[in-house]
Amino acid sequence: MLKTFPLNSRAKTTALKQPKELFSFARDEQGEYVLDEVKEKYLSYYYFPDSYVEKQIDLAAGFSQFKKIPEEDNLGDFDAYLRAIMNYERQENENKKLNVDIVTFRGLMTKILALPYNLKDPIDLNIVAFDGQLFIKADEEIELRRRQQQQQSQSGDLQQYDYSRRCEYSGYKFETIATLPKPWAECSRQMIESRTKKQVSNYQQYLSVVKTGIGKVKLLVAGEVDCLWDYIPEDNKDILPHYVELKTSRALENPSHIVNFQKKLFKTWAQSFLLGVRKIIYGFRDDNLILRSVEIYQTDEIPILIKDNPVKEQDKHESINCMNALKWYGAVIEWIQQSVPIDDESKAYRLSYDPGSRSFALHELLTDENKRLRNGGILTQEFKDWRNAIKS
Ligand code: 0WD
Ligand code: CA
Repeated sequence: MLKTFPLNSRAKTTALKQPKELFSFARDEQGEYVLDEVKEKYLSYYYFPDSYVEKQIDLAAGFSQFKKIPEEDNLGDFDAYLRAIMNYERQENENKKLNVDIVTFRGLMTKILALPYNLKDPIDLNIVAFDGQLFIKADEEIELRRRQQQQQSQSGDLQQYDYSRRCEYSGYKFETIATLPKPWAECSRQMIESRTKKQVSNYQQYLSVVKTGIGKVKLLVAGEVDCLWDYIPEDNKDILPHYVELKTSRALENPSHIVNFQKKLFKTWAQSFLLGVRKIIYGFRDDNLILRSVEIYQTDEIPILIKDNPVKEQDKHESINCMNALKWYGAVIEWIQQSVPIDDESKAYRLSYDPGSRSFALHELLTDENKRLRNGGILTQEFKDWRNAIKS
């Protein structure tokens, strides 16, 4: 079976459900996953007074001490995600399975949502149906190979390679200097002021798991959240409005910077929108990776910002429109739901976008591949046993 989906497909309406966080989990400094007291222990707090910009903070400082998780351990861990789902179903959902149609990571949906304006970026996702739900995960082998190739292609120009590694580092460095592990009032002055010297690591990660929907399809998406704007609300009140996405970008000094930034802002909008994160904070750095300014954006004002400021690349196609991307995303999700038989556990599928041929397609995988995905590749024995045990 091969089904292609035209790139100009758009849903007529995009009925969106308000995202709601169901639970959260985290990865700790050792790379182990944690399910308990996650918010108290792993959520950090934004704290960066405007005046700190004057300190001319070097976002490349400490680069050689970067504690970076190996790529192969950072591919979006379905094992841990499924364990967190089981934990929720057992402890908070009365041993009932979650009422969703699709289970996936936010980053993967970002790629689909942003595709209309990122036609050069390939997508390769695997899909299996199990227990009346679809589980969607990046193909690890392809993803890893792609990241290695990207690194290799850059490594020809050592100077450029080194610079792009430093830029990557600067993003994590910005997170380190702009957040606190506890609320401000519980932090010592020393703790606040020594942040510029703190070792930077990308092991620790807080993940929010949110139920959302588009059209008739209900999705469960797990995504990384960088920090809180203010505090954890009491009495189980909606925490999503308190979350912040942190980013870094080149300070805007000429029209080409602005064009690039708009593309980044669009992707960041897609990423934040999908999880229901309402605030985005950008740290702008110069070519020497010195932090020059910090800007706060409301996620829901970005579509208007982009629409009202349509800086176009010369000779380039249409300008970015967030609502147009949303209609594409709605159409794709509906198409996946209609095309993958939900009750057939003998098959698995690959959803792929090939920039060369510009084709977006779904095809059936071979039997061996299906076996692999159902036995550890996506689904785990533990999760299958759990779901079979609670079947009514
Ligand atoms: O394609 C994906 N969804 C990937 C997921 C690619 C690589 C990693 N992951 C992992 C994440 O590390 C996390 O454990 O999956 C989990 C869930 O992530 P998500 O929220 O679905 O992923 P996404 O929205 O793509 O990225 C969130 C963060 C990034 O923050 P920024 O501000 O850069 O968008 O996950 C990290 C990064 O901190 N991240 C990566 N770190 C290193 N290399 C990468 C990468 N290729 N991709 C995402
Ligand atoms: Ca971020």
